[in-house]
Amino acid sequence: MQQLNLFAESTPVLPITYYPDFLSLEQANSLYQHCLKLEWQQNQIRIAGKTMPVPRLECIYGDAGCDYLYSKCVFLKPVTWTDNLAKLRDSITKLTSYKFRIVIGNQYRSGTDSIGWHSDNEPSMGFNPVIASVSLGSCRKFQIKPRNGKPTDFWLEHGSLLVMHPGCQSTHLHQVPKTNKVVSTRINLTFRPHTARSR
Ligand SMILES: O=C(O)CCC(=O)C(=O)O
Repeated sequence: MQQLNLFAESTPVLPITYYPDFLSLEQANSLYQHCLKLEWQQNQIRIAGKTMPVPRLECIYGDAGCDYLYSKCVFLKPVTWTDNLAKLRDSITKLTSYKFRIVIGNQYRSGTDSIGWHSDNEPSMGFNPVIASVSLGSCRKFQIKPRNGKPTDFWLEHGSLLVMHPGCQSTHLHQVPKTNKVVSTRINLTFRPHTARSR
């Protein structure tokens, strides 16, 4: 499988690996159709004292008890894995040897849906979590930068996998910015560890 290892060979050095053809076109198309039917929610977020809709739809699937709170105000309670999501989780584990207990979905309905600069460092994922991110549907720009550095741009393709390695969330920030281009739906699935005790 084609793999772009961005630890050492390119400049700037980035703690990520990109697999552009992780899924075949057929697999990616069928997974996209499955994901459109997931339990998407419009959550609300509180920023600078104001409550507003999160600028994308979200869903969460995973092991029982692996609840997830981010930005101190958005609480996500996992729905049991679907067979397709569990299969996808297992194939990422087979490729990377990393284990995952939840997957958070983001649905970007148009170019105005986005996620701003952030790192995923919620304590519920434990120390230096690995995050494995599968992209489906429209191609959107993904930017990553050292906390005080310049961004590098990627275009995350339909069926691709991006792995953010341990330490990435402490040293780097990432975002999917808004775009004025006409883009249709993109779905992103981020597989994450969780520290909840197994039941
Ligand atoms: O949509 C993406 O590619 C990134 C999603 C993301 O940054 C997140 O869920 O924390």
